[in-house]
Amino acid sequence: MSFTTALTRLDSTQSGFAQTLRQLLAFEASEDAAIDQSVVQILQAVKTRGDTAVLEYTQRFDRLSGISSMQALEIPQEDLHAALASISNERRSALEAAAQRVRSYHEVQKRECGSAGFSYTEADGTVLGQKVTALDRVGIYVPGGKAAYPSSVLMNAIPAKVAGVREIIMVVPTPDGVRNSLVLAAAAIAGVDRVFTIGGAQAVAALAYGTESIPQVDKIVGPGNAYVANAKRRVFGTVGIDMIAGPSEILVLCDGTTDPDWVAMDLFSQAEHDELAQSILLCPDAAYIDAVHASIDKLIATMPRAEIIRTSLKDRGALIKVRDMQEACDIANEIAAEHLEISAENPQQWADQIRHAGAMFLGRFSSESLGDYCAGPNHVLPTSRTARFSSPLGVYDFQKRSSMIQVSEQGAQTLGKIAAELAYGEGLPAHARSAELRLK
Ligand code: HSO
Ligand code: ZN
Repeated sequence: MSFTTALTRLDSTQSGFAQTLRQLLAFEASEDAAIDQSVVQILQAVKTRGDTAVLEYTQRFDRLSGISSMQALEIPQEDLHAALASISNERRSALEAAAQRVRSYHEVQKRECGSAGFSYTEADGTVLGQKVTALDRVGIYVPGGKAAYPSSVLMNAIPAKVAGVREIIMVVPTPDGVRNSLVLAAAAIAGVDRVFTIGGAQAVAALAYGTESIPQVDKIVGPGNAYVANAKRRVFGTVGIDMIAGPSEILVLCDGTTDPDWVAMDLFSQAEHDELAQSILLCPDAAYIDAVHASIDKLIATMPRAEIIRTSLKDRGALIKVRDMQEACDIANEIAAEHLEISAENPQQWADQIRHAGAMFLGRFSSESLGDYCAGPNHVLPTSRTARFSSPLGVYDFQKRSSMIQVSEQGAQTLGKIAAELAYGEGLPAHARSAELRLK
């Protein structure tokens, strides 16, 4: 059989497979020295000159020379509601339905993930515990241009809102003054408090340090280009950040019983995001893999974003024949994909074997695209194998914990002796005396 779409075909039994897989997965976020240098400059300028610097960069980078004051860079709430009123009823209902489902999911997450804190009392009356509080103010970065996703506004703002964040500040660049009504409508639905039309490293700096017009936030979330990612890394510590997102990924693990057109389109769905996106199929059935490749050949020409898909599949995609589904699970754990579809007869059986994946989609009706928009769970997920150690964006990212210690008079006797002993051992006598003063 011959296929027209360029795509890496691998077999797990071939020699050097593990090495080839590693190379396929390798993704180095380019460390560009020029970007680095310019970000350092921008951060410094905004830190020292505030609004003036933000305005200058925005005029220059977003070609907003007509704008001469920071006030003009804030979109008032009325405009957000006007944007909501301006979109079609169908779009509005879809956005609202998605928002409602995302909200419900995160409300359950809040309840189930220990948001109430805990405390317990020891025999001598000492009380120990943990208190959970929401962040006061959060900044949401929304990219402009081709990656401006209203769905991402919902996914970032709603868990913050559910967590109890008091104020949500959104920044979104508007090159040449072009505003995206769907993005603004999503901000209205999600309950974003203030929106500024600024972007790039200057927006990250403004949120991290605060300026005369832009309030300083406690954490910055949301994806952005290389300048934004670099700036987020640099302001981490002054503020919290969510993660540095890489290109989208989908891994389909299929037993060979799903319509091959469905699987082909699921692979396209992430490939169409970006030339660097990664779509991989693992399947034990060689004839089925051929059928998926044939579906890809047939369907790719019908896709408006065919060129992006073609490049992504050629450079980073793969169709991989495995020995059996068990081996597919082992390889899936190695890949630790952002999205894992288990398109198989008995998906739970295989899901039980998966330890590393940003989100798992079980069964052939769970297309990844439903998760991107409206299933309910968050679509901000760990990429580039970081699912080995990190989690989807969630309510817990907008909360923090404080330890609570209330020692009883009796407890101070027992603890005081232990603490004093250790404090003398560390050569810290004030610590020791502080504990001893409370001994009877
Ligand atoms: N799949 C993307 C999210 C997204 N998809 C937004 C469509 N719109 C995250 O990997
Ligand atoms: Zn997507």
